[in-house]
Amino acid sequence: DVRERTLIAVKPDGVQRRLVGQIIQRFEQRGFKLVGLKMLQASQDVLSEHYCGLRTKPFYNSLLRYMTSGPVVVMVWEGHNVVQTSRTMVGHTNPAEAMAGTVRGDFSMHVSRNVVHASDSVEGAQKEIQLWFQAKDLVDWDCWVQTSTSE
Ligand code: YYY
Ligand code: MG
Repeated sequence: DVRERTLIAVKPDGVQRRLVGQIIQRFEQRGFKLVGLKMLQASQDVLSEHYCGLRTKPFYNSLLRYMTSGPVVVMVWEGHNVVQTSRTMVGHTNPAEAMAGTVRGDFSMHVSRNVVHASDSVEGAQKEIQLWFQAKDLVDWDCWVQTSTSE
């Protein structure tokens, strides 16, 4: 499905370390289409919904403190198989196990500061996109140049 969408977020450490541009570049370079982008200070409400599946984990409170420690850059990317491909591009949750060449494998060392979020399923992506974006803030634009995703 070439209209598949996923939610990618540069976490507060990624913003602090000026990694936003390099992360966006990787997704553009791969050929995905940016359809939504904003910077914001995430609220406890949105984060507790975003991470509702992790509420019972021992790291949950520190995860929320980390995610509210500064602004995040939240994006929606579109393209063929974007959910699975972006998980591969982002790398293992634990940067110590992430392959070099992935965002986490190139830019991070510890699971508590792993730089980026990527939705882990098509259904999860739909929920996350609705949570973080209003429909009117997603841009449905047509591409009029040749890209790596053109047939
Ligand atoms: O989807 P992904 O971000 O790769 O991992 P999740 O299992 O959904 O966990 C979300 C988030 O929680 C992870 O990116 C860092 C944090 N976390 C942690 O601090 N310590 C763990 N042992 C596992 C996850
Ligand atoms: Mg996850």
